[in-house]
Amino acid sequence: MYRIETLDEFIIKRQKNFSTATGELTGLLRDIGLAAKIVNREVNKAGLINILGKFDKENASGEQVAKLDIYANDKLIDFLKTSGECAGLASEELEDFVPFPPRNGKYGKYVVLVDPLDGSSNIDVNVSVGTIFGIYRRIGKEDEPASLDDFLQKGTELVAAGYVIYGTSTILVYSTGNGVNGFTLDPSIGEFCLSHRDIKIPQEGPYYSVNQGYYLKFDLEMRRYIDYCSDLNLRLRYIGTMVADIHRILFQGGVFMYPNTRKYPQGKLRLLYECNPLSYIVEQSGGKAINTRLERILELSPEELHQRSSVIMGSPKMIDEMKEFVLRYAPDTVGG
Ligand code: P6P
Repeated sequence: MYRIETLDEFIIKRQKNFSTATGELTGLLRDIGLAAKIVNREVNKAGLINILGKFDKENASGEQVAKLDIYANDKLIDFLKTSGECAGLASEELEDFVPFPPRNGKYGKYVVLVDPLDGSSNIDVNVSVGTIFGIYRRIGKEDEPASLDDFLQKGTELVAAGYVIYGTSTILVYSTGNGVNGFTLDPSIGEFCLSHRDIKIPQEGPYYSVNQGYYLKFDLEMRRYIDYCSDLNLRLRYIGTMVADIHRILFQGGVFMYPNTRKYPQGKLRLLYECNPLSYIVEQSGGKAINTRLERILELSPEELHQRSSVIMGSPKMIDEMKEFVLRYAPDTVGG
């Protein structure tokens, strides 16, 4: 008889394996899991109550905000503000980061960056959406409040990252730097249960994921690589929710691309709370994540919270092939 292992049990068991672990990160991961359960409850019934639709306001990236975005953002703040382990939160939905007050005179050791509801444009049509999170140990003094420098850290400094996908089932996938594990929410007991142990991305796969509608706006080398994927009869799958497109590739192999375009010369996706956490997960599962200049995403130096980046991530063999196209058609590429 298989005994389920809940997320909480797994996190605590893993903490015991690391003598340096003091429990703060454990508590933080559990708080994120709790917030995800609350968000899941609302995502699953959004159609039944008046929480669908959009506010007539824009977020820090100039995108119209769906009501559920704000709900998810507020829930994450509520849970993390009282966790005692988190000194502040930065979010796609907020222009600036939110510093949290100290507890018992001490500020938390960590800061969290989130995209509270990735793919929110899909909410009203019942297509999968997600939550993305990244956790850094603060570089500021523990007796001082969080500062912007605590958030503007390279992806290589992440101590944990992950995502929740609200789809046909709700799955939380995370890593603390020792592999990737997935937990499926069992609504009958309200617990995330270990369902995907030690996820390893396939070396290559049958999918490529890109918004083909922008094909003519991509640089030549990206168009040539997309042509190559099509010539290989790879299957195009693109949902418009990065979490869902990456989730497929993590399990079945493939490559996800959001190259730079004339509208987004630096790329559309945000480095700190979309590209970095998902690149961390992809690399921890054995994959690769670079930008169209062939630079490793996790090594990019952030200059501001909502900084954008082009991104290509997925199966290692396919990323290496894509690099060959860039070097052949764009020889002056930085990371080549
Ligand atoms: P486009 C969702 O808004 C998002 O930030 C990612 O989740 C997704 O991959 C991308 O934007 C979709 O953008 O331009 O293809 O609609």
